[in-house]
Amino acid sequence: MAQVVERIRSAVKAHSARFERSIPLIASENLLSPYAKELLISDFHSRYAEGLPGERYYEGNEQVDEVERICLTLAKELFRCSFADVRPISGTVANLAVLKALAAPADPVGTTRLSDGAHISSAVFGAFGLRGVKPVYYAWDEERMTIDVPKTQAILREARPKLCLFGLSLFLFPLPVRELAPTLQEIGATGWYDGAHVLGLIAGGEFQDPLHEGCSVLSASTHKTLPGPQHGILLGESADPELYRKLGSAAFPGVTSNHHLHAMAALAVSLAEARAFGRAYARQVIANARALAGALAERGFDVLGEKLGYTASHTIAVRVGREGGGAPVAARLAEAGLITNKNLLPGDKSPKEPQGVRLGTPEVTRLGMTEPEMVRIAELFDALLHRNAPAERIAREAGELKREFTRLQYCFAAGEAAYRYYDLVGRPAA
Ligand code: DSN
Repeated sequence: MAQVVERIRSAVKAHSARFERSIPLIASENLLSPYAKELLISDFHSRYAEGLPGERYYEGNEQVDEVERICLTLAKELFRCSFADVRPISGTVANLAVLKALAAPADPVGTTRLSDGAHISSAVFGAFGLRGVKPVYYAWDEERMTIDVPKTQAILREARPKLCLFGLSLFLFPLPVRELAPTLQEIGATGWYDGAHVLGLIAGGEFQDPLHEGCSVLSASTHKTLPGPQHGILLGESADPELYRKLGSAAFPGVTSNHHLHAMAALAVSLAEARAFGRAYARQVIANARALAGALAERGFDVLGEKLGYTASHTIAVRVGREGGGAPVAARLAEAGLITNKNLLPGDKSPKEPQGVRLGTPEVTRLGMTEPEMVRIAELFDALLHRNAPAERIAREAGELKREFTRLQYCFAAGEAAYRYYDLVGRPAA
C-alpha cells in the first residue's frame, strides 16, 4: 500500500511540474496564494461547524466562528452588499441553493443556452434538471456575444419566469442586466447572477456590478478570476429580509452539511488579497485578454466578438473549424504545453463536436505576464496551428517563456513559488 501512496504522490508531483512548465490558459482556473494554500492543510480541514457563527451544532468552533465572521464581512465589503453566505462548497452547489430557495419544481426559470455559453447548471441534465425547473431560453445576439434585449423582453413577457439567471461560462462581455431589469420588475421575477467566471473582475470594479444593476442574488465559485480556493459563495442585495432567510436555509441544511472550513478560511484570505490587489489584477487580466485576442486575430485566427474588441473579460473564444475543430486543436495545444479547453460556440451543430477553444488569462496574469507575453503566446499558437511547427519545439519554447514567470503576484507573500508541492512527511520533494 505504501507503494500505491508513493505512486499517487508522484503523479501529483508530476502534474505540478507539468503545469510549471506549461502555459495554462483555462479561463476557469487560477493559482492560490501561499497564505490561502497553507490554510487548506490546517486543522480546520478536520472539523465540523454546521450552522452560522455563534449558532453551531458542535463545540470547539470559536476560531472557526472568528474566521467565518471575517470572511463574511470581507465579502460584503468587497461586493458592496448586505448579505453573504460562504457555506456552499462549490459554484454548482451555490446555484442549487438559489434554485432551492427561489424556485419550485416545474417553475419556468430564465437562462441562456449551453451553446450560447451558459454553465451546465442551466442544463436539464444539470442543476436545473435536479430541481425540476423548466429553462426559458433568452435570445442570443451572436455578433455581439450577449443576450438580445428586445427579443428576450418578448420571451420573458410570454413565459413569465419567476427567476431569471444571468451568467455564462463563455463570458466575453457584461450581460444586459440593467436593460432587462424593468422587464423583470414588470413580470415579478427575481434577478440572479452567476458570477463565477467574473467574480474577481467584479471585485476589482472592472466588470459590471450586477447586485446594483437589477439582480438581488449572486452565486459563484471562488477560484476563477477571483484567485481563491475551490469553494462557493452567495451574495445578496435586497430590501426583502425573507430572501436572505431563504438563501441561508437553502445553503444549510439545504445543500450542505459541513461547509469545508479549511476552504472557507482560505477564501477569507483570498478576499482580503482581492481587497488589496484586486483592482490592479482585474485590469491586467482584461488587458491581457484583449492583447492575446488581438494578437491571435492578427495572425489569422477567427476570434469571436470582433465588433466589440473581442472581449471585455478574462476570456477569449476562438472558432477553430479551419484548424481542425475544438477537440483536436485543444489536444494539439496541450501536447505543445499550451493548456486550453474545447468549447461549444453559438451555431455549433453537435455538443460532441465543439468548433471552438476557450482561452483565459487569469493564471498567466497571476504570474506577472503582461501584453508582450500575450504576443509571444499568440506566436506559439500561430506556429503550431498555422505553420505546422512540431509540438515538441513549441513545448520547449512555451517552457522557456514560462520559466520567466513561475512566481505569484497580486497577493501577500508575492514572489513565492506558484506550483510548490508541500512535502510534509520528511522526504525531499522529487
Ligand atoms: N465548467 C467550468 C468552466 O470551466 O467554465 C465552470 O464550472
